[in-house]
Amino acid sequence: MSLNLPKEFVFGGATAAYQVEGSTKVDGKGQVCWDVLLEKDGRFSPDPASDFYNRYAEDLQLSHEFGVDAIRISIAWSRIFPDGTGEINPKGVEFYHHLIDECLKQGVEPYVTLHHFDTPLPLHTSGDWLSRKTIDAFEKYAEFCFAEYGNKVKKWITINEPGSTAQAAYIMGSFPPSIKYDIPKAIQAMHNQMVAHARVVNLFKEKGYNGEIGVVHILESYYPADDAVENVSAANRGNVLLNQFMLDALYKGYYDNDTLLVINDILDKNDGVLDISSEDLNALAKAAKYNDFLGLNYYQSHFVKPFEGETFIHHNGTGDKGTAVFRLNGVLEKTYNSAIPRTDWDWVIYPKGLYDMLLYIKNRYENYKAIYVTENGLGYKDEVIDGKVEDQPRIDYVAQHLAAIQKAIEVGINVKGYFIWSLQDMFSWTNGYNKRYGLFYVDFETQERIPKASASWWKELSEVTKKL
Ligand code: BGP
Repeated sequence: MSLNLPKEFVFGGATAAYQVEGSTKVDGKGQVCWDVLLEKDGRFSPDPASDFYNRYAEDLQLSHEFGVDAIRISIAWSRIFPDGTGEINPKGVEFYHHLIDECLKQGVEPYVTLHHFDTPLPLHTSGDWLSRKTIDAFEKYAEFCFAEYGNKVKKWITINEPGSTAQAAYIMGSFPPSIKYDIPKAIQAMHNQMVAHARVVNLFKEKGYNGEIGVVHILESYYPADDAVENVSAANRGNVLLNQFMLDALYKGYYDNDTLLVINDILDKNDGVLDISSEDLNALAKAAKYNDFLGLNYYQSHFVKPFEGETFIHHNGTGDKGTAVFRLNGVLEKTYNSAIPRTDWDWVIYPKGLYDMLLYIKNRYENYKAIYVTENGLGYKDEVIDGKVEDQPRIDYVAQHLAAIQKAIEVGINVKGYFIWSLQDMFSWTNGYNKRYGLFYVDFETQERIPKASASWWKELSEVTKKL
């Protein structure tokens, strides 16, 4: 497959603070929602993860060497404000100065996310994104970061994946606070995060901070399991609930009628009411014109049919292929087609879904400006054999998704870059350490890094693209 991406296309690598840094109990860091859940479950520890807190210089050196032009890092809110609000922790502030300085030194541009799943514990306990207190606190924390790091950071991301946290926290129960099957809470959490995003974007623009700002959404395509009319409408429900609802908030600044039709129907069936204030709508409307870019995370698509009955979800967090079940009363059921490949964690590999999603965004949201694919990659049980990691399936996966992006660029969609998930192997929230995604293998015992075959392939592609 020959790739022919634009010369200025950004080849990035993605990380998230809680998944790479480790050192969760040092230098004054406050607790986060995940600390409590992981300790209670006793399945995995977030320490030392990839020990990025101490080894970031090595990872950035490797990034430089292997043609990684940019890195997604996130700031752990609880390193800066251990309680989420109030007192500032100078050691946390200093750590991110050092990390950002090292990125700049290695010529690896930092794209900095302010919230990547790790709400400080006191704010989580008082309701997390369901509480307006979290929105107020997030605004203050964001402003602190803009003022502190704004002369070095030019790309800001407010929140990572409002939809997946809401879904995992309140529907699947796999993220803290582990609530199951409460769809109205999930919808409220999505709305509140979009309001938080909007308020921070408005602040960023109105106070004249330099640089660009956006949000990262996971956007997966929903297809009918077959052409039956009821399956088409189930696919529409999935798309509206998990994509369109938040994209309307982002780019239209209000929820359109076709969106509300589906959302209200789902709320009715689940005895839910959405709390939307006029201040929320004002913030959304104002921010809609300010978003500089959309970060799009894409891993898989879904083939669905309607489901009416007892909700049941089994999250495959073990890599035992064929164990995932997703049946949501009044919304949909996910089906699997043996002709379409999927990973050991039952993630359906479908690059066309990325192209279709990009096209849908361009057609529905004409004011979108620019898109970066901010996460895409293959979770795989990599093995070291004779000191090498031959991860051809990952190379194939990434090449196919880059080809889908290239096709989108050819039809005029402004996709400016691609961040592989992930830069190095790291801790996976609900899967632990055997689901590896990195360009660089991490031996979690010794913390040794081994560039995989995909890293060499990536280097060549990144270098050739720049010479075109
Ligand atoms: C995205 C998250 C990442 C990462 C990735 C892979 O939704 O933004 O933080 O974890 O998914 O997911 P997983 O680790 O569950 O395989």
